[in-house]
Amino acid sequence: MPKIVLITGATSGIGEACAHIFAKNNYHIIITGRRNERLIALKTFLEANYKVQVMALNFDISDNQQVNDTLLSIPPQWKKIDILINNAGLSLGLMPIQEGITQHWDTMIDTNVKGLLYVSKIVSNWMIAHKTGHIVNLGSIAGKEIYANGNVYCATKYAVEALNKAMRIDLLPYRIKVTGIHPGAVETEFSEIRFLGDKEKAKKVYTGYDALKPEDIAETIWFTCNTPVHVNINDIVIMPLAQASATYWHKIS
Ligand code: NDP
Ligand code: 8X3
Repeated sequence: MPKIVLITGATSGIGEACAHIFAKNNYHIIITGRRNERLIALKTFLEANYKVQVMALNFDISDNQQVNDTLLSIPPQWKKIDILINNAGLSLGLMPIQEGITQHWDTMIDTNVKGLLYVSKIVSNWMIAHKTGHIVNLGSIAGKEIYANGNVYCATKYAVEALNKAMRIDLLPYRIKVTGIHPGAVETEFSEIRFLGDKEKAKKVYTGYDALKPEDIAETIWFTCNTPVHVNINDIVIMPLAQASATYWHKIS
């Protein structure tokens, strides 16, 4: 039986790149996201090109009821998940705390922190039952350093950093691996969403240097999932060469 990976937020960016690399390596894949047409298109592509089985689950990760109803109803053979990639996440807005929009704060916290928890609770129990598993959490350089106006997004990624450590402790007796991946700038739809659809503003974030590509992160995740059984990679910070920290850049022009 091929191994199974569950990737949250596979409709674009890093999650989508992960789906390709795991499918290419014969994993059966569970992909999730809110944009169903993208899920269906990805499922069709992966099944046709890599001859693997793909289950597309269309739900909002920030809604505990939807997470429970969807995940708990998948067929038993799909519950033997070897790898969970907690990737779904977003940033909304980039403004000082006194001007922050509370609805944006709620969405970031509900998605990046609570959504990750809802999925992890269910899947970690399946992993415990099967006595094996690996959870990969997408943190960020924003979970290692605070930058101006990053406030609540940074707080959610500091929370992911804390949960990454907490999961490693709580799941230690069950031999479940837990890895945190903390990228700097990756060129995805991330900035377009952060800037509420302003494509020009988003494009500038990735101009004047070579940003990371989603595939760079997917390859790094693939590497962490292929260490010997006694090895766990706790944490990786991965940056574009032109970005030394959350705030130090070397851009041309
Ligand atoms: P994208 O915007 O390209 O992808 C985000 C994914 O998350 C989409 O598939 C989206 O699916 C999903 N998602 C967002 N909200 C929800 C929700 N409520 N329910 C279900 N799925 C949701 O961004 P990235 O690929 O860049 O981001 C992936 C992860 O990497 C995030 O956690 C992000 O914080 C992190 N990260 C990104 C960096 C970057 O520079 N790009 C750097 C460091 C970390 P849909 O909209 O279909 O629901
Ligand atoms: C996304 C990278 O630097 O915009 O997590 O916060 S950053």
